[in-house]
Amino acid sequence: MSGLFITLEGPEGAGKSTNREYLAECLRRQGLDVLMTREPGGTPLAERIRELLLAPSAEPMASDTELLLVFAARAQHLAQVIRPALERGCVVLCDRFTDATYAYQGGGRGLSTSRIAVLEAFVQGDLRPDLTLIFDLPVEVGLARAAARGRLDRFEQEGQAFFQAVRQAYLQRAAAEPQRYRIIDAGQSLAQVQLSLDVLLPQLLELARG
Ligand code: Z5A
Repeated sequence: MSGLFITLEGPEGAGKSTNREYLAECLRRQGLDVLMTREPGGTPLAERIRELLLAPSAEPMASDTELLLVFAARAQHLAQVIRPALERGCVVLCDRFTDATYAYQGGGRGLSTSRIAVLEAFVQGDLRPDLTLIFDLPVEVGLARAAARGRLDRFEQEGQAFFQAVRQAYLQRAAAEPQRYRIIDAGQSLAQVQLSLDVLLPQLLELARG
């Protein structure tokens, strides 16, 4: 595939969506064809699965159900949006992908990483992001940002320990494969975060232009 697959990851309120827009704008100014998308979601059907995943519900969702729904949405997203865009040569900027599964269902819910890896191979084959930006920040800061927006979704209702485990899982993955990940200090002001992205831009352009 000739495109470039970049994913944005991090705990709640890390600024992924805000900075995805900023990065897309920077890359478009350089003449690149950029597609912005997100997970869970990114197609009408996958967005319906997202609603199931995020809506608080009286019936507790089993962790395996959550895992399978995440990958069901991903299979649809890959088939309808991500693979075709990469085949057209686009830069795909995706807000969360399988690193979020390792962080939330693995770190947060405690599911085994080997089980996640089996589904990853089944759904994705050998497709992996070319680069993953982890927007890292203290859990309390991210939760405060999320709370300021109002009603909390099913994940945001989890406690601090869950989000600490999520954050640690992200950092462990980045440490294990440093060539694929860049960690951005998302606890800084938005202007400072965007300066860090400006510094990364030449590297992204080089990757995008092969
Ligand atoms: N999930 C999962 O469990 N497994 C999976 O495999 C996948 C996902 C793919 C939905 O994701 C949920 O799905 C997610 C994990 C689970 N858990 N939750 N909740 P999501 O990405 O849609 O949800 P989110 O992480 O909660 O998104 P978010 O809170 O919108 O975070 P964000 O996109 O990183 O932040 P933002 O919207 O850009 O910014 C949040 C607020 O902070 C906003 O008011 C900004 O203006 C403000 N902000 C941003 N940056 C700054 C700085 N630097 N300073 C001050 N204020 C800032």
